[in-house]
Amino acid sequence: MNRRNLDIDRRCRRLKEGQRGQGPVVYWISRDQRADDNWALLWAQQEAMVRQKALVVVFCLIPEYLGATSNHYTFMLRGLTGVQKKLQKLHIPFFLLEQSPVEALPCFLRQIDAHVLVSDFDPLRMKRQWQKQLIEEVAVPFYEVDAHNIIPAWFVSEKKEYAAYTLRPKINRLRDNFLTDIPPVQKHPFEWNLNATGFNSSSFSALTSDRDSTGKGKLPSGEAEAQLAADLFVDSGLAKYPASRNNPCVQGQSGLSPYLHFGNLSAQRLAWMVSKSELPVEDKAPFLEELIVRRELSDNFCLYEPGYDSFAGFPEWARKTLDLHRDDKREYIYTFQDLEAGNTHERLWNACQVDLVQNGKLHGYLRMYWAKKILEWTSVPEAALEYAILLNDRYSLDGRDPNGYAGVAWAIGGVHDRAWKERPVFGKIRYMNEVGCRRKFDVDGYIASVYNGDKQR
Ligand code: FO1
Repeated sequence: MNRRNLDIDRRCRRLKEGQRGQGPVVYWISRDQRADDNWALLWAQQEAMVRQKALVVVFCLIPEYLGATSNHYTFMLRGLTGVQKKLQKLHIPFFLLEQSPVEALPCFLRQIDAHVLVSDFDPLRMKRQWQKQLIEEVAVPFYEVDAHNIIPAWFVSEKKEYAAYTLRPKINRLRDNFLTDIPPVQKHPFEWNLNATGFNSSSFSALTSDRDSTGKGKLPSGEAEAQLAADLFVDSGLAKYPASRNNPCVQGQSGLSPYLHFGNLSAQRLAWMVSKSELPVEDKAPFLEELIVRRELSDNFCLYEPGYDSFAGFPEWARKTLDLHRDDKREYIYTFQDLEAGNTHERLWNACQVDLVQNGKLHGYLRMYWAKKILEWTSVPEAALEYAILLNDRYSLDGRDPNGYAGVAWAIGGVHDRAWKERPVFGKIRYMNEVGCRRKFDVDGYIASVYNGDKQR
C-alpha cells in the first residue's frame, strides 16, 4: 500500500504540524478499541507504510475515568487484551501506559523518537482537553481520525444541530458515499526493535486479574464477541427490531451499545452488514436511523455544545419553561440515595433502577421514562440532570458516552425535542409516565421479570 487511499484520508484531519522523528508512527487508541475496521489504525498504518516506518499502538489507562466502576474496567481491559493479541500477530506492538495521556505521551513519543501521533476522535470534554494540551506538548505532527462515525462529525456539520430532522438530510446526502466496506489492516512490514528503547509492552494479566472477575461480566467483551453479537443481531434480531424495539419485555434491542461505546464494534461495519442484508428496507430503516442519525446527532451535540451535561446546554425554550415552573410544588422529592436504591413510590421506576444496577443496562424506551421521573421527583432541573447522568454513568455499561449525555439532555432538557402541552414541573418538556408505558408494553410482566432475575429481557 504505497499510494494513499482516499477513503482513509478523508476521515482524518491534521491538528498540528511538527518535526517527524525516525521512529514509529504512534496510534494512541482510546475511543475505538479494536484492531479491525478502525479508520484511525488504518490511517496510521498508511502513514507508516508510505514513510517506511514501524507502527505502534498505545493505550493510556486512567484509574478514575468519569466515575467508571470495576465492571467497566473489567469489560474494557478484557477487550483490550484481545486487541493486543490481534495487533501482535500483525507485528504492531501494543503498549499500555498507566498514566493520563498528558503525562505519558510526550515522554513516550520522545523516547521512541516517534514519527507522528494519531488519535481517534472523541467529542467529550475530557478528551478534547487532553488533545489541546498534547497539541502544546508534543513536537511531532498530530492527526485525528474519526473512527467512530460513518461520516466524520466535523465533516457532516460545522455547527450544533437543532434536532434529528435538521441533521438527517446532511447525513443522507453523504451516506452512500461514506458507508463503504472497510479495508483490512495489514501485517506491518517495518519492524521496530522494541528493546532499543527498553520498553516492554505491559501485560494485561495483572490488570485484569485484580479486577473482581465476578463483576457483572455477563456480557463477554472484546472484538470477537462483539462481531458474534453483531452477526446474531443482523441474522435474527433485525427483522423483529421494528416491532419489538419499544418493548422492554423482549430482547428487542440489539444489545450492542456497550460494544459500540468501547469501540469493540465499528458502527460502520454494523451499518454495512445491515445495508447488505436482504431484509426489506422498512425493516432496516428504524435500526439504521438509531445507529447512524441518532448517534451522529449525539456526537454533534457533545462536539458543539460545551454544556452537553448541564442546564446551559438545553435549548432556550426548554430553559425558559423549566425556569417558569421552578417553584411548582413537587408531589414527591427523592434524594440521590433514594433514587440509587430504587426507593420511590413507583414500582415501575424502582424496577428500572434495579434492572440498571443489576444488568448494567436499561432498555432505551425505559431510559426515557426513568430520566423524566427524576425531573419530576427532584427539587430543581439541575439536580435531576446531575443525578440521571451520575446513575447512568455509574451503572450503565455504555455510560460516559455522547449517546448517554444526549439521551439524558433530551429527556430532562428537551434537547433535540420540541415543546409539548404545558404542565406543572415539566412545563413544555415532553411528559412520560407509567400509564403511557402501560399502553406500550406489559408493565407488570417487565417488573416481575426484573425481580425474578429473568434474563429474557
Ligand atoms: N479511555 C482511555 O483512553 N483510557 C481509559 O482508561 C478509559 C477508561 C474508561 C472507562 C470507562 C469508560 O466507559 C470509558 C473509558 N475510556 C477510557 C473512554 C472510552 O474509551 C471512550 O472514549 C469514551 O468514554 C466515549 O467517548
